[in-house]
Amino acid sequence: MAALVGAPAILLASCSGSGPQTALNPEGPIARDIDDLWQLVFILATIVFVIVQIGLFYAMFRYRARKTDDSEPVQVHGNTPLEILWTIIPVVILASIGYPIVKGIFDVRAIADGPDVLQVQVTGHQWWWEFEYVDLVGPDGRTLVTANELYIPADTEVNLTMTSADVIHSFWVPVLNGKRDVVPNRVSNLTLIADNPTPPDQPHPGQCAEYCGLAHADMRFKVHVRSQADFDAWVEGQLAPATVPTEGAAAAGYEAFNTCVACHNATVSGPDGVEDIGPVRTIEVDGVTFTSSLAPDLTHFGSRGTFGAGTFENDREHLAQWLANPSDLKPMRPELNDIPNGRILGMPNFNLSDDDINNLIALLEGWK
Ligand code: HEC
Ligand SMILES: [Cu+2]
Repeated sequence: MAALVGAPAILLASCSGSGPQTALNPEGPIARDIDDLWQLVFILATIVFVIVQIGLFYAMFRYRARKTDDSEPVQVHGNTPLEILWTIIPVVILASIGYPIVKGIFDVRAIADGPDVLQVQVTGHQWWWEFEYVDLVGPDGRTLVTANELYIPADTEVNLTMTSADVIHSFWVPVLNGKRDVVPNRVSNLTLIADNPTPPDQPHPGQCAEYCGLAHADMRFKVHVRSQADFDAWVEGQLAPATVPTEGAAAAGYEAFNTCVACHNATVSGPDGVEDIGPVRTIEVDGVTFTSSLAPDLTHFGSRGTFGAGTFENDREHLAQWLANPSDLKPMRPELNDIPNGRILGMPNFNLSDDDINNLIALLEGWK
């Protein structure tokens, strides 16, 4: 009964058209190589399965016990040619799968290197992602730091150098490459290459793929692929500081933002010139210095399509809900935050008034 109900259910599930986090629609050469291997193994496995099942059912039917015949079947012991054959055939099959797979593993692990490679450092946090474009530095000396939305140029090798600020995470963009663990006190690398620019509202989805606590399922991110020219324009915008608003709701929001800079940084250009108004923390792992903040950089928050680690639409409604009580929207453990020691398990509820919430939204949405 269970099989009768379960099997069609699984079969029908495969008809679902929407599977954004699928590795079966590769959008870049590395993911395509992985998919080709999968196709090869799938086809060979299907052929073996069909042949074995035909043989099995033929033998079951042809040599079944019949009521009219109760004599013992002929007893045989061993058949050397047959045994040699069914040893050789699997060896050939395994070798033809094994060679390309082992080669594929080495190819996928190769670290992209060279002048044309875009270098991005990634820090995994419970439960969000921090991206630093180490070679992209603005006129004020600000390195491009952003959170949860990774922008990359199309048709370009991107080398991710990754570590974690807390527990083990895993970085996964199913349409671009396999998973790679992101481990505290260790550095790991992953290469991304994307074929084509993505429409602005349809970035490639990414996901933490290693269980990392309460909000693991909501530790997502987006990968926006752009033409080189659009990417350069994005970089220029991101490297500019945000402006300190001087009037209206946004100015009042900037006052309220005082509380926020205990954790969040923003690089602003105000009366005192360009400055970071929040903490900018770094950690050193294996000789690599990673920007490893307490909370997402908000300098260009208004330019992001999503927030809460790629989980919610960045619109007024969701933002108001977030500011009213972040853990209502995304379950976190802010009661365990330990700021001096750099361990943050979520954004606390500050019991903000409706006015503060509206003003903060005006501020953040203005920081494009
Ligand atoms: C105790 C540290 C802390 C303070 C103080 C804090 N936040 Fe946060 N905030 C966080 C953390 C951690 C996250 C990431 C949560 C996640 O997605 O897992 C976050 C996320 C956010 C995000 C979403 C960012 C993104 O791109 O995903 C916004 C917006 C935000 N905070 C606004 C504020 C505002 C406004 C204030 C001040 C009222 C504030 N925060 C104060 C810790 C803090
Ligand atoms: Cu994680």
